[in-house]
Amino acid sequence: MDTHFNRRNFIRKSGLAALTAAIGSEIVFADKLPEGYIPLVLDEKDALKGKAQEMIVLSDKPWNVESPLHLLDDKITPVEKMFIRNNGLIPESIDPKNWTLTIDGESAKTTKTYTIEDLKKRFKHYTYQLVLECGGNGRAGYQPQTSGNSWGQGAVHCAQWTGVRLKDILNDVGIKNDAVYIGYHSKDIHLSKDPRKEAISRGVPIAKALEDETLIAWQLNGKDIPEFHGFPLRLVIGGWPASVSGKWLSAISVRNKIHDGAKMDGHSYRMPRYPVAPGTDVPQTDEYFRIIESMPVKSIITYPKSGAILSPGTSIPLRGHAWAGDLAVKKVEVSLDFGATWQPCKLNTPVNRLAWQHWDTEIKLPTKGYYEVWVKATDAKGVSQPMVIPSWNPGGYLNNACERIAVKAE
Ligand SMILES: Nc1nc2c(c(=O)[nH]1)N[C@H]1C(S)=C(S)[C@@H](COP(=O)(O)O)O[C@H]1N2
Ligand SMILES: [Mo]
Repeated sequence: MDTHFNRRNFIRKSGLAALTAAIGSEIVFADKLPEGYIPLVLDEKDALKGKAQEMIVLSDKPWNVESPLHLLDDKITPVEKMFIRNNGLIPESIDPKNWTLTIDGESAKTTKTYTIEDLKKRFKHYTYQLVLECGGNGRAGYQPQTSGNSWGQGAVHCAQWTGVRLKDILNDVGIKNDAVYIGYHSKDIHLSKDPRKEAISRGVPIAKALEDETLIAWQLNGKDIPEFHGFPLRLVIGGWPASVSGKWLSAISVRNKIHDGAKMDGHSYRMPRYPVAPGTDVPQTDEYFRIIESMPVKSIITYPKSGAILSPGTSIPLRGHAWAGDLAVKKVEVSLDFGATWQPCKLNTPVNRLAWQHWDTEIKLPTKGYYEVWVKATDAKGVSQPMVIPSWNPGGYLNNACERIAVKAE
């Protein structure tokens, strides 16, 4: 993707031929196009370029694109199969040479600004595989439906990120004793296009910010981070709602209070402090809501694909991944009889903390007929996934119910 080139301005200034070339096909009613009108497909850059064909588009303004679970079969998620969740519009022209990261805030001892070259030269590089799961992954399962993207279970990826540790940078700047939180600031554009508004500006408590695996990254799977995933610089924090991993990162503020940026309040990425009945209108105050921290234990089946036709009586390989926020997963089991009995699976240890763990097993479908395969993971503290949809909440977060696939034996 050409990042220096501003497609919209170019098209605004060129004629119909350029427009047709950019779209890649004839505009049938071109003579009816109002002057200066930008066709929708060009209005935002195309998020589906470089993505697998089966990716599911939930919305295109902003872009929200989900991965069907069978696409997540790779151990390290390739870019083409990574979900996209944008709250605003991606920055229009990005120049990595002039891109800077500023560390500031009440609890920073000084304010410092680094170019990407500075970061690369001055700090040690680290590479980690990290699970980023949208807090709203699984939202489609809640009844009544809540506001927000209606994600199935595919708003999760575990890719390999390379960069420097945030703690090394914060150490270079110096943080005061009263530091309790960090908040990120990014260069994406609020949907209203009001430059005073931020699309999203979230953060984490200082202890999470200082973990070894919290990175300021410029590489994803060994290459520059693609535009849609935060080029040229991104905060990456595994195990927590992926909304804390700020894309197009330009600043980190060290705060002496809980960060109060966009989407830190209301029911955004927050859960009711007390369980509520489905559909309850919970007052959107701190008294009633707490910020989501570590994500709950979860697992997916990535092979076979739901809907597969298999042979009865033969061994069928089954596999997927499991993760548990800040914790490790200690057990994965599958059931063929709607949870009546469970068979244990082979479970790998994570390649590093906060990476997902691969599991696999073999099953035999005893006769021809319809089956469901359910998978259930248990975290290091002994907490398992629920078999039914967990507590409804106004934001539709944290649905970690057991994943199920339907298969037929014929
Ligand atoms: N600047 C910025 N960072 C962002 C977002 C955003 O809209 N703007 N979306 C967040 C949310 S809600 C999620 S789930 C993840 C999605 O990361 P991905 O698009 O790389 O999969 O990015 C997070 N970081
Ligand atoms: Mo998200």
